[in-house]
Amino acid sequence: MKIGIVCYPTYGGSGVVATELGKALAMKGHHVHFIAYKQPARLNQFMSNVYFHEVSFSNYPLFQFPPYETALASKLVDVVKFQKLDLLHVHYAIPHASAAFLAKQILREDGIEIPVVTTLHGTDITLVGKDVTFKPVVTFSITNSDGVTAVSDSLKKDTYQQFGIDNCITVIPNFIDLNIFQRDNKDHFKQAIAPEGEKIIMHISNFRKVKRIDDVVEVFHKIHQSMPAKLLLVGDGPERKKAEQMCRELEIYQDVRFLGKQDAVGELLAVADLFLMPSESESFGLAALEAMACEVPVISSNAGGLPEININGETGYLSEVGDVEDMAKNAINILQNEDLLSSFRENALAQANRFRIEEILPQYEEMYQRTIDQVHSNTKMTRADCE
Ligand code: GMT
Repeated sequence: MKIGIVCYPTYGGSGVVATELGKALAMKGHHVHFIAYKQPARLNQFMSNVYFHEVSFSNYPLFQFPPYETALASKLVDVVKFQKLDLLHVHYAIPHASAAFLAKQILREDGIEIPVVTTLHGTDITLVGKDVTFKPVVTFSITNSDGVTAVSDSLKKDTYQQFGIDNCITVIPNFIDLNIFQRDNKDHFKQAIAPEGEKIIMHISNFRKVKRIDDVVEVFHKIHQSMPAKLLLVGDGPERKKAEQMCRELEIYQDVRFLGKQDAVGELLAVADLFLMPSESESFGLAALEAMACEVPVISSNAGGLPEININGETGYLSEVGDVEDMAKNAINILQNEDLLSSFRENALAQANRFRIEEILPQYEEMYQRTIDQVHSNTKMTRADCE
């Protein structure tokens, strides 16, 4: 198949999922064309059947806001036509689904019927999408996608609740490559971070408000009061400054390392004892799955899709959003008991195994084929067909 993948090229979850999906599809022999405003961060090796098309646009002085969506739609028309794509798969509704709709209409004028699959990732629905500024366009572009997927049952439910749509939404969860994310022996690194054998707690995110970084710091503070521990914070974003300030005020700064944006997160996770994800809302929580693949138990909130991956009392613990007391109590419970910690580690790996890429990739291939068949037979599944 010749597949066009539209995504954000950044380190964030949706861009990572889109890029890893495209690479895996290419490994299976598909021809994959990435279309984005910059080379995706994880697209860092040459593959003969992977192509990158950059969306560039003019900075004409009249444009106070450069019309990215228009430039993207034009690029899609160009790539679909000249590369003879079979399908477009757009990740994140805004503005990718609406740009794909526009491209679809333009191509139709030329007698080309391009099937469009939209994958909803989370904030495009739960935070940004329901904003009145975007809602009519998001509703319209989901309705007019030929196929729609969501990364968790929870996100599917939220989408039906917040948008008056009648599409069939297929849940295809995020996935993990267990060859990349695994608990390697990284004793030298562990020794450098925690020379006295301190427990290593880790958090990875884009440091946006929704991630509740202050809860991460508070939970760590409580753990730190009961045992020697270090906190590794990976990623960067608007809440970082506040977190640094909190660490100074709580006098734990010497045991907290801000590592910034990192590519090799698997290697970092390989030394962690516990992963914290206290998010306000989280459609899936890919970073938590990455932690589990590296045998790291997860202390998380019970928001969104997190209970679908973090099994309370088995792979970690779930608490109400904001209940830092409960999160700290659960964290200390696991960290103080080596037998418990190792059984949680085993369970975490077993759970990650259920989301391995080999299981999930065929679900996307099947979705693509079904969507192409429906477009060509002029049929469409509705909400009632897939509930
Ligand atoms: O977590 C973020 O804020 C980034 C965001 C994104 O769109 O890149 O992540 C969302 O998509 C990921 C991949 O499907 C999910 O694993 C994350 O849970 C989801 N984030 C939220 O729902 C907050």
